[in-house]
Amino acid sequence: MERTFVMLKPGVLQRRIVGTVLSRFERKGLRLLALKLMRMDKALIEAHYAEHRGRDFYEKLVDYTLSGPVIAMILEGEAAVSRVRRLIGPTDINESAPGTIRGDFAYSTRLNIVHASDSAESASRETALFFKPEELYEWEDGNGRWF
Ligand code: FUP
Repeated sequence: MERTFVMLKPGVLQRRIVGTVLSRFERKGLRLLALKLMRMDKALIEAHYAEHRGRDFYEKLVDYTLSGPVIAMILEGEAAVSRVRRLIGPTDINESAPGTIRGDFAYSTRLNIVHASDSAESASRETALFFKPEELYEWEDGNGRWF
């Protein structure tokens, strides 16, 4: 099993589509291990987006991420990193197909609704930035018993 980190950006709360976006992950069978509503501070944003520092879109990306609360989560499942990236669709919203989260909901590339780790290494790094180990709750499916 693999784990990945996902962050719903401020626009998802503003547009009241938290449940809709979360349900895309659940209906694909991904297992929620951690979920947190939080406001990122500047230090966390700079650590999270360190690779983009100096790019022309960087300041606007930081302002957007500071503009309201976000929802951070850890999802687990087979090939979770690539499955979640496929559910989300490409960064460029002109490339994201209908049926993907960005394809269906994102209005612009900079305000592209959701972040998800692009590799297992990024998932570990981002998980450690956002969560303490005790904030993750491991659970198993019920061996054919559904409650
Ligand atoms: P992704 O991994 O798909 O979230 O994409 P990146 O890490 O490349 O980009 C992170 C964020 O930077 C995007 F969500 C939006 C912003 N961005 C732009 O605004 N313009 C760009 O050309 C690329 C990224």
